[in-house]
Amino acid sequence: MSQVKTLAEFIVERQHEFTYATGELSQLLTSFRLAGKMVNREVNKAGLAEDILGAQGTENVQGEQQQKLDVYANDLFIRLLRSQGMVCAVASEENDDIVHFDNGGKYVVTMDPLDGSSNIDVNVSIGTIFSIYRRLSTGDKAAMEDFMQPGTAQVAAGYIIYGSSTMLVYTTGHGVHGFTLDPSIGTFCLSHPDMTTPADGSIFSVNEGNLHDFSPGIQRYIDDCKKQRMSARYIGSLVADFHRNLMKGGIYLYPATAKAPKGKLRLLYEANPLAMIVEQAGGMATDGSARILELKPTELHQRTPLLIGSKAMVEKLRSM
Ligand code: P6P
Repeated sequence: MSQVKTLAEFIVERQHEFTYATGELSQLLTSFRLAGKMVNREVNKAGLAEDILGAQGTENVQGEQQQKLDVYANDLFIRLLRSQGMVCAVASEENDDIVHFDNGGKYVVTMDPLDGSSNIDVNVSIGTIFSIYRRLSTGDKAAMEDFMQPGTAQVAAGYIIYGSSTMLVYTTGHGVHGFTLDPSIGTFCLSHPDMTTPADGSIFSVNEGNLHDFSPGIQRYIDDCKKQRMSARYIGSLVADFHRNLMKGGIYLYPATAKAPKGKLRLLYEANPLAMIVEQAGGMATDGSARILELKPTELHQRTPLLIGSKAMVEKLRSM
C-alpha cells in the first residue's frame, strides 16, 4: 500500500517552491479544495435534486443560459475566496465585471466555476478552471491591470474535473500534480505526482460540425489525422477533453469559426490556466500563431482560438 499523501500535506512539503510567502499557496488552494468537494457533492446528485437540475433561467455575460449549478458553483467559490482573505478580487465567466473583496488580499483569481455545464443534465463530466495572479495595483482595491497580465505571470493554475472520479490538478510552475478525491474520507489524495503529457499522440478533439468554417490549414490537419487513422474524441466538455489528452497524449482544437470569429474559449480563465498546465507537463498551447501564455489580454472575457496538447501534434498543426 503506497503511502497516502493528502493535498494539504503535499502543498506544505512543496511550499518552498512557491515564490511568495510561506503558507500563502496552501491558503490560496484551500478554497478550491473545499469548494471542489462541495461542488462535487452537488454535481453527483444533480439528477436528483430538482432545485439544481436544469437552467436557472438567467444568462451570463456570454449570453449563455446559466445552469443552476453554474450559479451555485460561482457563488460558492466567490464566498470561500472572499472569506479566506488572500484574494482581493475575482474575474469569473459568470460575472460581467470584477468581483471585489474588501480584504487587502495580494492575489487575484480568474475562474470558470463550472465549464461545460450544459452537459450536467446529460451526465457528462464537467470542470472548474482557475488561475491565480499576484496583484500589481496598489490601491485599496484591485484594478483592471491586475487581470490584464499575460499567462506567463500566473503564480498558479489548476482545474477540478468532476468525472468518474473527482480530481484536482494544479501547477505553480514546478510540475503538474494530480489529486483524486477519496469521497469516503472527503480528502484529495496525491494520485498523479509530476504529471507529463506524451510528446506525441493519436487522439484529436474538435467539433467537426464547424469543419467548413475552419481555415484551409486546420482542415488539412484534421484530414491528415484521419489519414493516419487517429482516434476522434470530442466530449464537448473542455476540462474532460483536455484531461484525457494530458494523460494519453492528443490535441484539442477550438479554432475561429463563423459563429466565433475570435474562437469560443476565453483567454483569462480557460486558455491561460490550461496552457500553463500543458506547458509544465511538456505540451504546447497556441492560438494558431502565438504562444497562448504570451498573449496580452485587453478584456476580461476576451476569446481566443485554442490549439493545445502534445507538443509534436501542435507543432505539426502550426507548420500547416
Ligand atoms: P461546441 C462548453 O460550452 C465549452 O466551453 C467547452 O467546455 C467545450 O469544449 C466547448 O465549449 C464545446 O463547444 O461549440 O463544440 O459545443
